[in-house]
Amino acid sequence: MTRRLAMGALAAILLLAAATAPVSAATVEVKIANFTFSPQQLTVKAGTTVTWTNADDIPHTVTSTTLAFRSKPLDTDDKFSFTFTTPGTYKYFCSLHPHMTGSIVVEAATGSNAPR
Ligand SMILES: [Cu+2]
Repeated sequence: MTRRLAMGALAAILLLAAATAPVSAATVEVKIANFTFSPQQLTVKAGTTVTWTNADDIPHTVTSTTLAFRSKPLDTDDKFSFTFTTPGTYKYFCSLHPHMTGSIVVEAATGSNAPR
């Protein structure tokens, strides 16, 4: 069936695009669940606001290793937002559970997706 084959190829292309394209939306969500930041690693354009939401029923924090940003302890469904304006790699962790780590890679907003 050629139609089924085409659908499979399309799905593969979409998956590939989702996995490799930097997120260019103005706001991106990171979920905190089961002691894990998800996605654990995120690539965004400069100017993007990242919002963390705690989906666990115990508190977590979002703490930059360089203290570029630092949340208060987040209770269930609490949110913390930070706008990344400077390109670079920002590692962070939960100060209550330091084995919880994540990173945000900020790219210069000069690519083809950059707002004009
Ligand atoms: Cu935690």
